[in-house]
Amino acid sequence: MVSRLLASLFLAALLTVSGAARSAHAQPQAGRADASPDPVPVTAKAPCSFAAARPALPASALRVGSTFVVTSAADTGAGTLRAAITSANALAGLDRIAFAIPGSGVQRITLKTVLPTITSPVVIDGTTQPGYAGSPLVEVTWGGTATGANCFTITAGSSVVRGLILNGFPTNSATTGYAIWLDVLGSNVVEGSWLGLDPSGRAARPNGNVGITIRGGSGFNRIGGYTAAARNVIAGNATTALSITSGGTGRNRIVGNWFGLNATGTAVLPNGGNNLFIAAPDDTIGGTERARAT
Ligand SMILES: [Ca+2]
Repeated sequence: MVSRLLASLFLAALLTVSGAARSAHAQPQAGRADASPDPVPVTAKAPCSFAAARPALPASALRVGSTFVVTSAADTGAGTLRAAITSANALAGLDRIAFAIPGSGVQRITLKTVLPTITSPVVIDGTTQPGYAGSPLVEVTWGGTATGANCFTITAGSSVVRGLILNGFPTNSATTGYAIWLDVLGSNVVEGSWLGLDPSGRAARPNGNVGITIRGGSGFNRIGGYTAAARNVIAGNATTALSITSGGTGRNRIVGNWFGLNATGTAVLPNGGNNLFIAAPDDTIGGTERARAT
């Protein structure tokens, strides 16, 4: 009798320990009263691969940190565009690059080596150059020994290129000869700039490949805008004016630009290839829709 009672107590204790152990190993799940293990193995789902589905905030929605002023048209050294980009990259958050290069008329910056990739959001605003009255007064061109180079490579997203002339960048591969290369993150703005033209706006000074390329997951960019001041002129380049590649990019707005015309809109100044090459979804060409803040 005693032995049977002891055996019953031992069995009850064993079941209790077993139940506690099972509960400890069960994965708590929100909204489930039953904490027992799920008999169906749960396999983690791959995250959404459409990189542009959650856009970065546009620069207009961010607070500007520091302003770096370009006071020299030299390639390197204090006060140069290169130094400004380096400084802006080194600070977290959005910064601004303004221009105050001495002299009247168009000021030319001749690069000898490629600029640093823009890895922190920045507003590069050529309209701040003294004397600006609607036509760009700062020209950035190539004068290095390398036979392939791009001007701006922007991976930071949330950046603005405004009011500049970008020309003369040579190509020796499929990835060189671009004035502006937007990659990785999006919500950038390119406006009020001339790509592939000389400072008169009437003749070509070609980039060896493409004016602007959007790629690598960068989406929600605005190229051009809704006012004459925001118009880009992309003409005279060797191949394509604007290329939006496949690979997750999309939802860009291309509005108010002139492709293949001179800057006064009075004559054809053709790009060597397509004006537009688009291989990404949901891009808007033209129109007046302003739903997004960029
Ligand atoms: Ca920064």
